[in-house]
Amino acid sequence: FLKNGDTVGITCVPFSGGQPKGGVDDGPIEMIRFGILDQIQGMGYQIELSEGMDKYRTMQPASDPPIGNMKNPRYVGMAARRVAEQVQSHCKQGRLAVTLGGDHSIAMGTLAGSSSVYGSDMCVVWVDAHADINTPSSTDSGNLHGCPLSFVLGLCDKDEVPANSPFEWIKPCIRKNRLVYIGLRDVDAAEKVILRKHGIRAFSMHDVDKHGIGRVVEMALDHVNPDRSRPIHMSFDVDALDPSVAPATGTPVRGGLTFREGHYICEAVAETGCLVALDLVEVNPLLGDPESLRQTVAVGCSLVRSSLGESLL
Ligand code: 6HN
Ligand code: MN
Ligand code: MN
Ligand code: MN
Repeated sequence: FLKNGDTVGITCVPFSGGQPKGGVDDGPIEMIRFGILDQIQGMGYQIELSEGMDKYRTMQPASDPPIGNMKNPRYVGMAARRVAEQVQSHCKQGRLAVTLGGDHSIAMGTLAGSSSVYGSDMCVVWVDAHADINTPSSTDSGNLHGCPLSFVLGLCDKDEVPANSPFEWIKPCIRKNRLVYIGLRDVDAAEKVILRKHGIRAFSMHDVDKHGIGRVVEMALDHVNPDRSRPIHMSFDVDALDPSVAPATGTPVRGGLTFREGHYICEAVAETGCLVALDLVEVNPLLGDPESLRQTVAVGCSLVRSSLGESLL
């Protein structure tokens, strides 16, 4: 459905409050320096950039003590709320919403924003080494980039998100049977319980080894989008890729997707013509040597282009 002259709405989110390592907030600017905006325009798209990306840094509250185990809860909640508004505005205007992070906590915002326009029929393809489905009480690390899905799926108890919580604005907006994972290999024990309890479909690296990426993507799409008619929001954490392919990221895990497997997922999703929103997150230019940085930024940009149909002939 994306055609030459269509508009891609880009939201840059220089945000690192969902985890402890600095640098991931420079992910968007490094991708822009690498030329992602020109590259997208070069593919024939118009682009529309959300304004005020600097505001994500200045909105950090002076005091933000933990709530339960959750770290930086007010900052994460406020930033995600702004992301939701920016993504919603792109989707409302019929633009494909591309969000460049930043850590993965911002996906509570991207999913709230896209689903507010596309409704509960929208499906989510979550490409990641991690399940990012901890609840405020199940998270051991307290890092909210490990929790975004629990909020949008409505898995939190009332006492986990009370009135006046920084996350109170997030309504359950994604259906459990409309979410599918690809690439998992580091899932917390509590997250495994959650996945099983709610029957959420996940294709781990074991499945990629067993069936091959072609079959895995087909099965994943068959699960959430059997007729290839529903809108798709893909949230791509660059740590889904093997650290040899994407080294500059905060929580690398061995045994990940190859360069081609990662791109294949993006190409297959582009091929459906159903993509309405894309997140590319967890590029951290501060981690590793200059070559690791260049390689990771380059692969991030290349995954975005593939998702927009670059490799389709
Ligand atoms: N990410 N499951 C771990 C946690 O801290 O909850 C890791 C989360 C990683 C999150 O990579 O977006
Ligand atoms: Mn991850
Ligand atoms: Mn872990
Ligand atoms: Mn993630």
